[in-house]
Order: sequence, then C-alpha cells, then structure tokens
Amino acid sequence: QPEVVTLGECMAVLYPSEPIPLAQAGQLALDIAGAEANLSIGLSRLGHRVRFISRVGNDPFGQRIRSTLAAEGVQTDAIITDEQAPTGVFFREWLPDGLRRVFYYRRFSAASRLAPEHLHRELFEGARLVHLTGITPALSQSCAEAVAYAVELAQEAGALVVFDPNYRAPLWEPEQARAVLLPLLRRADIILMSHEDAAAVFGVEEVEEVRKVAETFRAQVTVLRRAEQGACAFVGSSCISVPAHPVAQVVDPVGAGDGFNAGFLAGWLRGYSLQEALQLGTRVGAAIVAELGDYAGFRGEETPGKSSIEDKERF
Ligand code: KDG
Repeated sequence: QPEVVTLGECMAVLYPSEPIPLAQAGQLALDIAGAEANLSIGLSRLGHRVRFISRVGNDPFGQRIRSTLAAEGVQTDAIITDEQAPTGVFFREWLPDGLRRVFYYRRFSAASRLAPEHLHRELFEGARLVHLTGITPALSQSCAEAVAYAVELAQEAGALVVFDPNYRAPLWEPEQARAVLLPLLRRADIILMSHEDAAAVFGVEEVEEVRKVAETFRAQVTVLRRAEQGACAFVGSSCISVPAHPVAQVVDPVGAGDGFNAGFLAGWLRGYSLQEALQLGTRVGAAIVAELGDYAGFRGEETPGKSSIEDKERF
C-alpha cells in the first residue's frame, strides 16, 4: 500500500541542453516532467511508497513515462493507457538571460481525459497523504471533477489532503484559477505554495500577508516556499522559518518546488518537527536547482547516503 497517492499529468518534455532559443536549437534532450510525477520521483528516492494516478497515450512517450516512473520505484498500476488521445508534450525554452518559457502541446491529451470514473476507493487505501495540484483542474472539466473526487476519496481513506495551487499562467487567468482553487484550498489539510503563486493568485507578496490568507483556510499547516529566501510554515498565528539550503550555482530552478514538497512531505511522514521537515524540503529543492531537468539533481543519496537524510541529528 502506498503512503502517498498523487494524480495529474506527466508529459514528455523537450529542451535544448544549452541556453539557446528554441527557434535556433539543433538538438533537444527528451525527458519526462510534471509536477506530480516529479514529486513522486522525489518521494520514492527518499524511500517512500508513492502511487501516481494518470492517463497516457498509447505512444512512445506514454511508454517512456511508465518505464521511467517504474524504474524510480513509483507505483504505476493506476496509469491508464488511453487509446484515443496522445501523451501531452511540451517544450521548454531557457534563454541566455535566464528567462524560461514553456510551450505546451497538451490540449486534449490523454491525461486531460482523466475523470472521476478512473478513481477507485482501493487506489487510496492505506494512504497517509493524497497530493493534488492546481495544474490538474486547469486541464479540463473532467480533470477538475477528478480532483474534487480525489479529495473525497482521500477523506474516506483517512488520508490528509495536500494541495499545491501550482498556478500555470499559460493554462488560465488568475481570476479563473482563484475561483477554482479556493474551494480546493479550503478542503486541504496541508497547503504547499510558492511565493510566486501567492502573488499571482492572491496578490500577496509579504510573508505576513500570506499568513493572513492562510488563516482563512482550515489547513493545519500552510507552507510558503520562498526560493532563495528559504521557506516558512504557518500554524495558527505562528510562523516557523528556515533559510534556503546553499547552492553553489543555480543551473535550472524548474522542479525545485516539487522537490521541496517531496522533502517536506517525507519529513512529515517520518514524524519530523516542522522545522526539520522544512529543512529537508530546502535540501532537496537545492539539489534540484543545481542540475538541468526537473528531478535529475536529487538522487536521494547526497550527504552522504540515504540513511543520513533519515538521521535527524544531521540537521
Ligand atoms: O513543477 C514543474 C512543472 O511545472 C513541470 O514539470 C511541468 O507540470 C508541469 C506543468 O504543467 O507545467
């Protein structure tokens, strides 16, 4: 039985390995990416059991997603093959000035056809955490319904609902996102949010302002990821902060939030204090920004060996 269940879209991603515009790129690297899949890989590398629920096309990208996740030890038994729709694909552009752009080819993808009928009670049995993000409800009406149903199934299974609003500007406008995400945030037990999302969706920039927004939810903890400023967790009216883990050189920040979430949730599963869980989050996030790709930088064994990450004394 999994400790964590997550659902969402995993896609094939293509990107130039050098910071050159896509219009001029000659060669592209191929990998898989998607917030929930990144989280699954991070948690699995930390030694936790995770089930990833999704749909992929009957195509080489679907096979690649399945085999990559299976090789990572993620449970792939609830990844359905859709015979009618392709796996979503996107291109990532990384310009020399640090600007990053994404170009999605994911409309009508297999994962966008995920629906409540694909979710079953047994898939959630035994889970302690059910992780959902605000990307999925932006994909289609049936995906939005699947997310709402997953919240119900999580609650029935006695799992905590973890929600990351993960606002993606190419998918929807902030107004629409806020209207759809608010009811989900209100049902979450643990909220994990980036400072960019707090600004984009709620128009709040200062930590104190975010805390006030967090107070309006019923979550037992709201975590704010603040990139190079570290992270903090709001519990009631108190706030626990940790600094960022040092990074020699930021190569690619994409995926750092998902890595942070994996570290934080691993800490939660292990019964760490909030401060220790935040520290594990920043450590995994830092490993991810040091390399190209959404999850490559974190191998689960740095500093030195998985066991040390389990050793609270080292924090
Ligand atoms: O968090 C990283 C994700 O943004 C990336 O892997 C792609 O999930 C993705 C999305 O929908 O943009």
